[in-house]
Amino acid sequence: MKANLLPRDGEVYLLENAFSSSELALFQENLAWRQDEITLWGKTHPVPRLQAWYADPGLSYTYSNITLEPASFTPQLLHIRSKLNDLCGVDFNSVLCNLYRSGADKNGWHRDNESELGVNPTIASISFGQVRKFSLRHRKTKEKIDLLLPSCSLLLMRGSTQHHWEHQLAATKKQIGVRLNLTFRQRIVGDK
Ligand SMILES: O=C(O)CCC(=O)C(=O)O
Ligand SMILES: [Mn+2]
Repeated sequence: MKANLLPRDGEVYLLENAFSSSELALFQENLAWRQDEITLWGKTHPVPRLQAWYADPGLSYTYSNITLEPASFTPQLLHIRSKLNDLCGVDFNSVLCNLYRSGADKNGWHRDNESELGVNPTIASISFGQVRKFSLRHRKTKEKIDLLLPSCSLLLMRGSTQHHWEHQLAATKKQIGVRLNLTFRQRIVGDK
């Protein structure tokens, strides 16, 4: 993999053309997309994107008060997972899929730091379709890194990244197309 994109406190790598467009265009229509809601400060809002959650049997996932019951991996997702496991040397057992329908869809500043992911999780994030800006921000120094995530790319976050850096996918006013994102994670088995 190429050079670490973070100056300190973690590791982020971007591998362009890790996948082929035929691999990912395939299943966009087949995933079990859901429009979830999120409650913040007592107000309920629709999550500004569609989500789908796939995992090995028995793994549920709670994220900002939403509990997602996983579907079983589809054959296409299994294919991608096995390529990814070889590439990263990690046995990913779950994937959170995000569908950004337009520039209004987004994912606000957060860390992937749920306890079920363990202390220093490796997150493998695959992009298909519309190129979008992904940003990382250091919690103490406020250093900001903007990356463009091209279609078929793999963004890998690992080491202590989730302790020190937040990330987001900002909205844009531009008229743009759909983006499909798959974030593969390794859930600690037995932790509900
Ligand atoms: O869409 C992306 O690139 C980011 C997704 C993300 O951060 C997440 O699902 O936790
Ligand atoms: Mn995230």
